[in-house]
Amino acid sequence: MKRTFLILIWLVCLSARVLSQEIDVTRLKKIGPVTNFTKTEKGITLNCLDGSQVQLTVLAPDLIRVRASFTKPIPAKDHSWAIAKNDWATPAWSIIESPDSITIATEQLEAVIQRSPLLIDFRDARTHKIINADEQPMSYDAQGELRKIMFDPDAGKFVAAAKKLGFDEHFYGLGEKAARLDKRRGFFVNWNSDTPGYAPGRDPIYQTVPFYLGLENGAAYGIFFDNSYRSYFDFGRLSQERIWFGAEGGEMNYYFFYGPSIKNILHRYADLTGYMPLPPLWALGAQQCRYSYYPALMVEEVVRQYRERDLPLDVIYLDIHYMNGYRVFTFDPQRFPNPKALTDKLLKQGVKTVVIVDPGVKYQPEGAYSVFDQGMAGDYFQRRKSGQLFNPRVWPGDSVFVDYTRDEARRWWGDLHRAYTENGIAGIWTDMNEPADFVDQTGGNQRDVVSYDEGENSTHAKNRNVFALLMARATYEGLARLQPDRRPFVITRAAYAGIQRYSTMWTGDTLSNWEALALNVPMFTTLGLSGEPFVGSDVGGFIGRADGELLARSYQIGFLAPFFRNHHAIDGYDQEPWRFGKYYEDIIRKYLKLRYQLLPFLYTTLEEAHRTGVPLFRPLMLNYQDDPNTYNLDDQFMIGNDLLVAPVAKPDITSRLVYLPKGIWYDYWTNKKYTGGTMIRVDAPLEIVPMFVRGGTIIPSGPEMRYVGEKPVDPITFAIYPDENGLASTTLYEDDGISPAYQRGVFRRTTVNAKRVGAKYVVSVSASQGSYNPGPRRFNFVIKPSARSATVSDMGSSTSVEIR
Ligand code: MIG
Repeated sequence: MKRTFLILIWLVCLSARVLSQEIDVTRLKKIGPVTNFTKTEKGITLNCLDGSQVQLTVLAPDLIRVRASFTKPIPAKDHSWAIAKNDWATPAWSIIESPDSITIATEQLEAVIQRSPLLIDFRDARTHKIINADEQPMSYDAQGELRKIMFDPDAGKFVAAAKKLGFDEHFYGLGEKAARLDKRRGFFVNWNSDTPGYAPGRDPIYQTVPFYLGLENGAAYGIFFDNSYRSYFDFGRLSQERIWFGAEGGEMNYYFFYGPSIKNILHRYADLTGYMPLPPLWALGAQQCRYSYYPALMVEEVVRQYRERDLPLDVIYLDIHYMNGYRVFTFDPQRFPNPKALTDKLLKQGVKTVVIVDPGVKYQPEGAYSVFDQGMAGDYFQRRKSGQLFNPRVWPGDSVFVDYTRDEARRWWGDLHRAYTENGIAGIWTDMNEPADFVDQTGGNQRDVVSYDEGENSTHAKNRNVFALLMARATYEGLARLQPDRRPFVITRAAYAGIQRYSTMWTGDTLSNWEALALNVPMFTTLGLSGEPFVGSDVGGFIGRADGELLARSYQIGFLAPFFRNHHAIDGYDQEPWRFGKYYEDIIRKYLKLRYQLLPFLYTTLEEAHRTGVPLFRPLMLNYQDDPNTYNLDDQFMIGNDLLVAPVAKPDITSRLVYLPKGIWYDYWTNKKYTGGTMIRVDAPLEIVPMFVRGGTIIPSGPEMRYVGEKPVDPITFAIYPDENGLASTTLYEDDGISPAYQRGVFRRTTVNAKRVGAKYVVSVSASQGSYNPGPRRFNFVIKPSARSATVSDMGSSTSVEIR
């Protein structure tokens, strides 16, 4: 098994070298000048001298789409798996023509199109200041100069757009990248790849989210280059003047978002590519995994240890060895003779069971494996161009993959999950969906695989990067059909933009070392800035050997990550919370328990992410966009607007520097008050992760629990942290945590305001909103740092109390 890993790593390194070849976009053929244009209700179409067409569509006052087709008209077919919303109500916009240019303008955003050469500037409609400008006309590889670097030169022509690089411009986003927060001077490739043990800088890795943010002088814009071919983003590594993005085929097709606030952009991006639905509340609970726990007795033993040691736990995982000979949708009859009895038994202890599902279906033509038989009968499996069945080699040996671009195939695959739901399985973990193939991890063996793709019968070059998105969609929709009164829980490794509609994600096969741990913060925050709010990493790392210190520090980041799961590889060393002795176990227990106490706060920020697209796990720059000190600060993070965390991702540390932005801050542990706008040094012995609460907020928390739903959330404690004027407020969000009823208003929002009046505080609770009734319970208000408090019953009606 170790050998397999080494071979895999070697194979992928080889491919990375090829991909990192430099591409000179100045040598590509530029689109021709504008000869004339036509206007429609939604925008304009430019006709170019070389027969090319460019279309600008106004979708919203802050969102304009640009589509270009080189030397031919824009095709009638317009489809993307990433897009959730097509029916935009066109806002008011106008058009101004001059001899040199054509300008289209909304209330907020202007696109100024210079006719010759064809260059597009985006400007603020009020100030007419340039936000982003073409550095050269959009271009394409007319001569086939880039054929040698392309995955499949016959699948399309390289297309590119180049923009001027601002002197002090910073770049963010691009999904899952093993890189720092600010992507300026970086060069990135998107090609979903199985990259076990990836180190910082390794690129590409599992996911493709071709969406980035630019920020200069405090104002931000976003560009979503919706093209699923292998794509490239150069944020100024190859030139000091230019950034560019391009892809090995498909259309030049991008959406331009104007902020100026990043939060607005993320909101719009979620309008376009979809909002994350709320997962079940238990998905925020602590999770334990291992490659692999078996037989059933071993699974029970791990759960027993958790309970005996008073360590909270909500979810346990079955990795690939639960299957009968790696056949998806089956259980090994010896290892798991009675899966329903097992899941029932675990559920009685509050623990839900999640299983892994790989895309590789065992190739078993001789019969006796109904999944294979049904897939053949329905013709759901991928084929090569020749018509021959495509046989990747994955865990079951010779296998087949489903063509998830086919609606019937997705439906069939989703329905297959009945084999799990009827056995009490609570969620699905989709892995290997790049899709990995041991024959060639770069996708070479899949080059001539054809996907139905809405009748286009298109290439692997086009479809690889959306494979995982569509598999996750099939899984999510299947679970939603099978259990309509439960929120689906799906986890994925690979992805394309839009994945947030269907799945949570984790950052794959990390190393169990400090460098990998330090990557957690920039990776989670970057994913959050890319429209993926529900993210996490294997706590303790996946490959290698953790020790107690690394594991404890890893928990100190993980306990605030949305997806919170300890997981480790097959040949590695155990790293359950108790494996390094009592000293470390006690520290880990403290953070596990704190996680559960903070669930009301975490769930409130998760709901904000669901509703607005603004992630819960944030870089400071998202909350302090005007503060340049935060622009590449990636060893600190925030949860929502209110909790600032400065974790330690190095060994032997007992103190660290922390940057506090402007305002009042309170040390979470000591309540010591600080005035921000400066760096401070704070103690950070192994027991402590430095945390600070923003003055002006109120943090809701609940009682200790061993699992979600163990007991009523009673009392809810509101910890009040006054600002310089003695004010603080918050709005708590709650619902039943399990059903989709929240989408119909079955939730409760409770707003709490506190203000200092002379020597006392007045705390008032507004009448709650929404129809969810949590039952009788108390609210406990505590003024920090004085610790003076008062308790009232929550009646859902407005009430106020004085604290002296
Ligand atoms: O490379 O299913 O990233 O979490 O434990 C092995 C076995 C395939 C890779 C996943 C990892 C999982 C493992 N899988």
